[in-house]
Amino acid sequence: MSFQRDFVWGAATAAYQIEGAAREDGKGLSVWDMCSAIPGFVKSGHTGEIACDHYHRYKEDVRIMKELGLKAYRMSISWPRVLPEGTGRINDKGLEFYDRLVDELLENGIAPYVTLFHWDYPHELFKKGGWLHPDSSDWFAEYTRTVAERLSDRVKHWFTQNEPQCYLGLGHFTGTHAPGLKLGPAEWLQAVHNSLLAHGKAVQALRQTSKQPCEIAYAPVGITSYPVTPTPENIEAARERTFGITEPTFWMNTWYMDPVFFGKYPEDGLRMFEPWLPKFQSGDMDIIRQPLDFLGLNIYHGTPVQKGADGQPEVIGNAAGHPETMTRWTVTPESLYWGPKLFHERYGLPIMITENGLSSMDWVSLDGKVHDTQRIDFLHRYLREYRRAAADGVPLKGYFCWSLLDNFEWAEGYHERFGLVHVDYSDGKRTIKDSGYWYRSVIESNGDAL
Ligand code: GBH
Repeated sequence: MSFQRDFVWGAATAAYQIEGAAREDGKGLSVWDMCSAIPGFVKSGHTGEIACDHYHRYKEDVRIMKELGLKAYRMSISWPRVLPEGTGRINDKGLEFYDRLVDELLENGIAPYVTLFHWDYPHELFKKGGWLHPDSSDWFAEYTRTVAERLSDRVKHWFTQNEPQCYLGLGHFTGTHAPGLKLGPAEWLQAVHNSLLAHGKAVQALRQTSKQPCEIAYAPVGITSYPVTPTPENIEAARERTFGITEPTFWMNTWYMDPVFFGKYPEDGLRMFEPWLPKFQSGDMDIIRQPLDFLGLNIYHGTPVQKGADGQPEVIGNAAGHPETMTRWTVTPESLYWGPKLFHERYGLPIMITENGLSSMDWVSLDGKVHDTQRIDFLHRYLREYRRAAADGVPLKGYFCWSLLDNFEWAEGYHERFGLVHVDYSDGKRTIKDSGYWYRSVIESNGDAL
């Protein structure tokens, strides 16, 4: 038993990480444009000013996707490129770019999966209070409507937000990502609540505006604990740790997903955050809980756990000696079996892996190729585990590799290379890596070749 026949094989990117053209054709600035200009915010002073120059090279990039045999492409839209002030005035040139890109994809038989928000928040809205502003969810709904009016005759698959845990936790709590805020817990939880409302209103806006039936999903980080050995006790421990809030941290699943799927915050979280709970109106949860078509999950690694002597989940640490990637995430392919299985069990929806991949130091060899054997090894091992979940009956809709291209890795600048395609930042030259050709053969066999 393998992946379903219509399994969606793709690769993912995000606007700020690849587009460049940060000040072109009327684009407004985003919080990432502002923060990357602050000395020390991004390693080596790198910015997304030019990035992969995808804004000008999108045709070449679509040609590469076609060569890789991709069935789908997960891309994001830059909010301030469409609405330079975040709300109000529409920048038609910005919408024209996405028009051309979507057309180019469709002409090449590649389905666009569009993420509305992948972290590049309009700076003008940030100045008004950003995600803390009571109108912030309405601003997002307005932006969503604007995009849907223009693209929904051709785009059928949407994600509201990418990884709220990151842009809210890293962006508004630790301050290591844009907009660089270090809020206290009460304000931070208020921003989270507003972003959940924004998700709900965006789903409503899409359903109302879309010119054809469409599929809508959410793409949070799937923070996965898995059983170190699959005994019933350890599986229970993995489930408890994946869906429990036992310490005050922003690396949580249920606070971001239970409202979306169940219409309520989890009880343990409500106890944990009791002194700082957000203000909300009675109807909020009904807005947040909108029917979705599947659950997108970004999973790069997991944490092995067992049932401890006290009955509580116990983290094993890295006793197994898993290798670590450049980003210091352990190589734990089991996360792609257990993550989809556990999240499907809790939320009941089909699962789509919206990001998974490896960063490494890749270079163009003397033979003109990029021999990234470690990425092939990584993807191979993860995809086999993912296929095992399919064989066990977990409904899996697809898989998007992060990333199509080497790109701007946020606070790490260009030091991390996640691409199936190498980018030479001095001249923009693209070179398909060995992993790209390998992935093509996986797609051709619908995963049977793994
Ligand atoms: C994604 O972030 C981003 O969506 C993407 O833009 C980025 O380029 C890409 O991945 C590569 O970094 O299990 O508690 O230790 C991924 C960030 C990394 C967030 C792992 C959660 C582990 C939390 N994720 N992290 S925990």
